[in-house]
Amino acid sequence: MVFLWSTTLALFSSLSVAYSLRLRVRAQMDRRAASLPLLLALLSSYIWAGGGAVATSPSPAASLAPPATAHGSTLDPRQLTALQSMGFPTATGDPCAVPSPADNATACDDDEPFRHLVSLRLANCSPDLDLPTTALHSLSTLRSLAFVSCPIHAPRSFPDPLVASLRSFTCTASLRRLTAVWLSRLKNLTELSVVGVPVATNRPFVIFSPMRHLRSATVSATNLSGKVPLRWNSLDLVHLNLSSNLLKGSVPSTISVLGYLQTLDLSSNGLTGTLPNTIGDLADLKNASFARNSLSGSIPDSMSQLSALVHLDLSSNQFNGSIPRFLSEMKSLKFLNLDSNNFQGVLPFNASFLRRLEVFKVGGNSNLCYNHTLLSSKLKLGIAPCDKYGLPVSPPPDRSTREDSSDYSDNDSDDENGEKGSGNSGGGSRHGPSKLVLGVAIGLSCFVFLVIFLVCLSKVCG
Ligand SMILES: *[C@@H]1O[C@H](CO)[C@@H](O)[C@H](O)[C@H]1NC(C)=O
Ligand SMILES: *[C@@H]1O[C@H](CO)[C@@H](O)[C@H](O)[C@H]1NC(C)=O
Ligand SMILES: *[C@@H]1O[C@H](CO)[C@@H](O)[C@H](O)[C@H]1NC(C)=O
Ligand SMILES: *[C@@H]1O[C@H](CO)[C@@H](O)[C@H](O)[C@H]1NC(C)=O
Ligand SMILES: *[C@@H]1O[C@H](CO)[C@@H](O)[C@H](O)[C@H]1NC(C)=O
Ligand SMILES: *[C@@H]1O[C@H](CO)[C@@H](O)[C@H](O)[C@H]1NC(C)=O
Ligand SMILES: *[C@@H]1O[C@H](CO)[C@@H](O)[C@H](O)[C@H]1NC(C)=O
Ligand SMILES: *[C@@H]1O[C@H](CO)[C@@H](O)[C@H](O)[C@H]1NC(C)=O
Ligand SMILES: CC(=O)N[C@H]1CO[C@H](CO)[C@@H](O)[C@@H]1O
Repeated sequence: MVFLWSTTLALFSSLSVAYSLRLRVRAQMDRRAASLPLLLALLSSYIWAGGGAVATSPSPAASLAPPATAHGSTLDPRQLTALQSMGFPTATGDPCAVPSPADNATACDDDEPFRHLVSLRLANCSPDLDLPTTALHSLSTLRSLAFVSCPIHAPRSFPDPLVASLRSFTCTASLRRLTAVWLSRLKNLTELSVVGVPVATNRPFVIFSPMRHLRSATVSATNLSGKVPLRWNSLDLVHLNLSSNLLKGSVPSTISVLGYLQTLDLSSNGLTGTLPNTIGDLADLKNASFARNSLSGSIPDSMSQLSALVHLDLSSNQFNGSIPRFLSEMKSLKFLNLDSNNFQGVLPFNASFLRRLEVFKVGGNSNLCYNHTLLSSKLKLGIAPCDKYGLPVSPPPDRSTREDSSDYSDNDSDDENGEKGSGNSGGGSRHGPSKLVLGVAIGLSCFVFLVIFLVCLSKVCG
């Protein structure tokens, strides 16, 4: 009789183990199944991007160009010659007639009898392409000039008439090496973008000071060293992006003279010190990133005046003090990253504010905690719950909470793509139940084996 009992129990326990294993396998299969469409999407986007890259290189676009008929006027022969001397393929047609919806390799004015280039973009050019001075001279009608993936030698300087004419200059992974003085000659620019080219200087001020009409300035991933300029002559600046450089020193309080600033990206530099209180004067600021520096101190109170702010990234610094409640009263805020700092105290946000945000990150602040009566642990905030004194609960549970959430975000690519912070709760519960079932199954089987063992023992002893 007892034997019958124990076999039934053993059978039951192995069934439950099998069931829980099946659940786990299914969860993995689900993951794989989910990753298959993702893989396909990635593959197709890769192919699509490849096609795009081919289409944007000047050669095919120009060679596909039908002969100019609509306008009756073609490109100034001097400019045509200049393009040819720069290796720009023009053999099969008029560069002005290229209908370039996506690519814009060239754009021309409507002058008679000859049209002139106003915009030129050289992409993926051959490394031994030469830019003859005479050719550049005859291109002095250009208002916009862009080099994209053209690792050629920069011309010694642009001819004066071209400098006077240029309003927009873009250099992305091109021209090998530039100097501050070389760039500073382009005085009339309203738009400057230099990305992924070393710019030799330790005084960024030199680049910008002669440019009085700048509205957008990006000098990013250029190994720019020195300090953020103290003085600005381009007071109309709307976008300033000096990210991914080697800038040192502090964020100067004089930054507030740039009263029209909407974008300020100083991320990935070596900035130190505190954020100036004058930051609150930048009334139009929408997008501010100070991420990945060594900034410290607290978030200035004046920031509460930044009512247009959409995107605030203070991650990976040493900011400390408590997180101000006013952040949750900023009506436009959609992206808030406070990750990896030294913030302390109780997180002053409620669930309805966190739901409103598209991205919220606050992990990696070991002295910060959340009030578990206001916020669910399912939010996976990456910080510990508070004890009744408003301090993070004692170390052991704290560590397990941290590990849990960092596991999740590290291995979930959705989160990297900027998925909603609170959307995590859905993901959390996705593999929550199967873990629970597994736990119960294991517990149950252990209990059953214990019973069998005890029964056997009692039989043997008896
Ligand atoms: C092409 O030019 C149009 C109008 O000037 C502009 O809106 C568009 O962004 C440009 N496209 C590219 C890829 O530069
Ligand atoms: C800037 O453009 C104006 C005309 O808009 C021209 O008179 C002036 O010479 C240019 N400045 C430089 C430095 O080339
Ligand atoms: C900046 O400097 C680093 C280290 O010297 C180098 O690896 C990197 O390629 C440089 N970046 C640019 C854009 O030249
Ligand atoms: C700044 O420039 C970098 C490099 O082009 C870019 O990745 C980043 O998105 C820019 N920042 C802003 C705020 O646009
Ligand atoms: C803000 O800048 C980041 C890059 O730093 C960019 O990804 C984001 O789209 C920008 N947001 C707005 C609202 O401009
Ligand atoms: C925050 O950091 C600043 C600068 O490092 C320091 O002077 C201050 O004492 C810190 N405050 C707190 C509350 O830790
Ligand atoms: C959440 O916080 C915001 C801002 O502090 C506040 O306006 C709102 O009333 C709060 N909502 C709830 C449900 O407490
Ligand atoms: C958490 O919130 C509850 C309800 O608002 C409040 O009574 C309690 O004091 C808070 N706890 C901490 C540590 O702030
Ligand atoms: C829990 C878990 O799956 N962690 C993995 C997250 O991803 C890293 C790198 O891909 C792995 O090393 C971890 O084991």
